[in-house]
Amino acid sequence: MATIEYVLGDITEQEVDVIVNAANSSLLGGGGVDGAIHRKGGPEILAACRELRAGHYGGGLKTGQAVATTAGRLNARWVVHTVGPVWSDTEDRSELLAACHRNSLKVAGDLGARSIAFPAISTGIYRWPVRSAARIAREAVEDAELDLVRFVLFDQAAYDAFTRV
Ligand code: AR6
Repeated sequence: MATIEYVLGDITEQEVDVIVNAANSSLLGGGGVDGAIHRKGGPEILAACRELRAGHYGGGLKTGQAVATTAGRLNARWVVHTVGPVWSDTEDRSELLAACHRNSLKVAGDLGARSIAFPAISTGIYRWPVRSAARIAREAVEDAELDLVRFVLFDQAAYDAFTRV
């Protein structure tokens, strides 16, 4: 069973095997945590993403799926990119948010990673309410087979939501 930790801070500062990126289906960068990871990790990450798009992921990465690249200059071995669902008032997309976590853990495990850091996927630009996201994320990592699962929360409200689950 993995140790589950909560940290208030910047995910790009973490020293773990895998840093998870809340990407979009293009895999070619964006704002929020995605922008921060590419800025700090350097151009190697984008180059690896472009290679994925030129190969198996010509149509992009589907919501809920996950794929690994180099972590570039980050203090990690890999970045695992996953695409969270956009919040919807009319449709329950919880399964897709859970799938992001489970598929990221699967990719990390297959690589031989022992530690992973997740941001609060979908809770920024994709507008998922943070308390709901915290509950879904926590449940999805419950049976993780790594040593360490760390949630890195960027603001106090997210930190409070995750630690209160
Ligand atoms: N470290 C940790 N958490 C962060 C950081 C950071 N450096 N920066 C932001 N957050 P978001 P999404 C938090 O918008 O909602 C991008 O354009 C942020 O406060 O990054 O899944 C992608 O390309 C929030 O709690 O991701 C997609 O188009 C959480 O990370 C889209 O945004 C997620 O916010 C994905 O939207």
